[in-house]
Amino acid sequence: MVFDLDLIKQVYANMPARVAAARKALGRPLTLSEKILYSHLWKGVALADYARGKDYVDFAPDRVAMQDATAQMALLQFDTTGRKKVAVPSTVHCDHLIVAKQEGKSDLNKAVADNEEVYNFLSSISNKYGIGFWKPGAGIIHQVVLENYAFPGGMMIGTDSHTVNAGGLGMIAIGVGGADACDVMAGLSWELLMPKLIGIRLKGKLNGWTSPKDVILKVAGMLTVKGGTNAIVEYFGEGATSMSCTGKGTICNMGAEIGATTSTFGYDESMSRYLKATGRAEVAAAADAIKEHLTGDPEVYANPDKYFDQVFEIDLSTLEPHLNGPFTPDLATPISQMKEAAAKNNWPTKVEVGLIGSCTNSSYEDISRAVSLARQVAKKGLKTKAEFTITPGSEQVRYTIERDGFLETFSQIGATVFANACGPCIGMWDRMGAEKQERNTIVHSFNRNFAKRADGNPNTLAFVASPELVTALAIAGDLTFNPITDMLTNEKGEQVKLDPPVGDELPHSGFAVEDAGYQAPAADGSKVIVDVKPDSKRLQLLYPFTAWEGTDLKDLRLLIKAKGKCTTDHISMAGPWLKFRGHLDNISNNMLIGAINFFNDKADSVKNQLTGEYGPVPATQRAYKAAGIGTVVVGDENYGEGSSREHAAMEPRHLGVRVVLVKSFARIHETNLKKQGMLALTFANKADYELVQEDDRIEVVGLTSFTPGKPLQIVLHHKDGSSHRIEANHSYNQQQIDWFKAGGALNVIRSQALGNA
Ligand code: MIC
Ligand code: SF4
Repeated sequence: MVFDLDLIKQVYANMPARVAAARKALGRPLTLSEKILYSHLWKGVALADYARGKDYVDFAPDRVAMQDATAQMALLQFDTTGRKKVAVPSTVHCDHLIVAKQEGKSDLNKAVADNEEVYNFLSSISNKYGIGFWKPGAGIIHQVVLENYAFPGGMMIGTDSHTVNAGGLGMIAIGVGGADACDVMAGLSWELLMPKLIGIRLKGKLNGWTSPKDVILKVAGMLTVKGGTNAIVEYFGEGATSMSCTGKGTICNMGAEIGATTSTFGYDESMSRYLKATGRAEVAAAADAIKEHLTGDPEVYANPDKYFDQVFEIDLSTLEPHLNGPFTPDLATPISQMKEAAAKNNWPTKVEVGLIGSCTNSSYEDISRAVSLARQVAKKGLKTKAEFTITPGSEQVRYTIERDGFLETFSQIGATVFANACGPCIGMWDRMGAEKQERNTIVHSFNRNFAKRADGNPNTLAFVASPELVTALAIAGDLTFNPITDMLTNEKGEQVKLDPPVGDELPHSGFAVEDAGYQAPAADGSKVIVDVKPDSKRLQLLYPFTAWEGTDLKDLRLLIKAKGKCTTDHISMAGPWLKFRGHLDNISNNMLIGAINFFNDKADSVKNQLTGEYGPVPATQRAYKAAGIGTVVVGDENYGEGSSREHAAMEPRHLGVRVVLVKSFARIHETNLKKQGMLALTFANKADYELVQEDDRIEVVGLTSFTPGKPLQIVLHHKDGSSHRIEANHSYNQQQIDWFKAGGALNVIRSQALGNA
């Protein structure tokens, strides 16, 4: 079945004229990113050349995807807009709430029982508003989107930062908070800061042990977790076209880890093959008919320096397999240097568990390459030293790899196959013994490795690698094993070497699946009742946030000055907290519990300025709220890095934090804060971070003349009577200032909906 073919044909029918108009407006050849962006302008045909990194532009995305952990809040917001049906094709995917413990089937059954209320809510609200619903077990959002919905040249948004995965099929796919998704579903435009463009030329060809994952691990090492902020990364060159479509998906997927707005590749044969293999020959034919518009202009790729803001080159022929980590995805170590790095940093070298799969690296090709190593275990008389797990990305992949005997081979090396869901990648891993908090090493092919992310243990060191390297390291049980040069001792005491992995890009006998897990919405959803029980612990209807009081903010207190890395996992932890994603008050009890307090180096321990006592962050904030006192959160660089979860913005909003003042923000989080009516500010002078003291009373000056481009003033009144007046920058445009004034974007949409009624 091809979903929304008419929509795709419409996009393609418009594209040639829109690309031509953009070429004229810009007066030069175009990158692929520009072709897609300019053919999705809200206003239609391009008339202007928007300044990259400066102008906010309104777009009209073709579709929206949501996963269950973020869809709850997105749809609770949509439910308040007064719309009858979503304005663009949208889907919900149940993948984040399934705990990996024993194995796929029983874990899935347990999740279905435990999350019944939430699944019923999502299924009925999807039915009501015309949203496609993918049941628990169907697979992880990004794989399901790649297999069914992504199309070259399209533009989509999704309430998950790894929505960018669809760039593997030549899309501009962008992760957003639920409030952004809500706008688009409500038929409004979607605003984005015109991204800068990073071009990466891939030279040569992958070979041996190196895989597409190593490209992005290398890029993460080069650009760091901030390097892609407000930029689209466009890959091109012979190395790009010689790689599989799912391999491209892996590279785009992990582009979220460098903060990139998204990543993409031009349409090529590999994409056509993938579309055909996934039952979408019609889409491939339609794309073929306009293929020159689905890739960058030849002049651009011939002279990239002229057209991109930054250009890099990676030679795939000499690229080494990498291991990135621990605790941050940009700490890249080529495998040949791991012995040294591990010794120097005192990383435990015994690998306890190897985990493959997740929304990235769970393609047929990935699994077939990993299985080629698993087969060598018996053949070479080896024994797998570490535990080994697989999370297939979709039921279609799982069914097909079972049919082709891969799961059988994995089970021979003692592997556990978890449900087709996020599982260990998002802390939904009931790992035996994790509560003992022992220092240990795991390797996985997922994309994130922040502290506590996988098993909740702050002392688990997680390293990210390709599925084939993870498999090899699990067999060896040793982080420093370099399969290119090192031998293993088998059960008979002989020295053996692993052959490099080999695999199939696509299944020879095609993909197969019995029940993909899709539920189409009712043709007329108007009678569907969406049930949210008033005493529910997991779902809570939203109330409108209050509007700005119309004055400068005075007498605010410092809630926390966060030190160092403060990702969305630190601000609103996942794992056990995922169950409260539909209940704002309950999930607020995790607010900032992972952030490190600058003044005592502790997590979840801040000074309550009303009592002088130290206590947990959420409880302290609730005390300020009860006293009617607003607060400020101060943070370091790239604050809010990681997830798209808007809970990280809604919780502080709900509990009465007024300002988040940091050295720099991650893109999605900054937008989420603005959407919820918060003040997201940055230190004009980063060193002023040092001036903020624990007992400060804080003032924000300039709000009555809050204007785009004009900094605000912050006055820090210190306990000793002295004070500092510092400047705070902001990136609010007029519309975003209106959100702030109204108390949040939703208040603005709601008043428009009521006005229209
Ligand atoms: C993640 O990978 O961190 C998640 C869980 O998929 C998140 C979404 C979420 O927090 O629900 C993301 O990346 O946006
Ligand atoms: Fe799920 Fe992990 Fe992918 Fe996020 S990164 S969508 S948690 S598998």
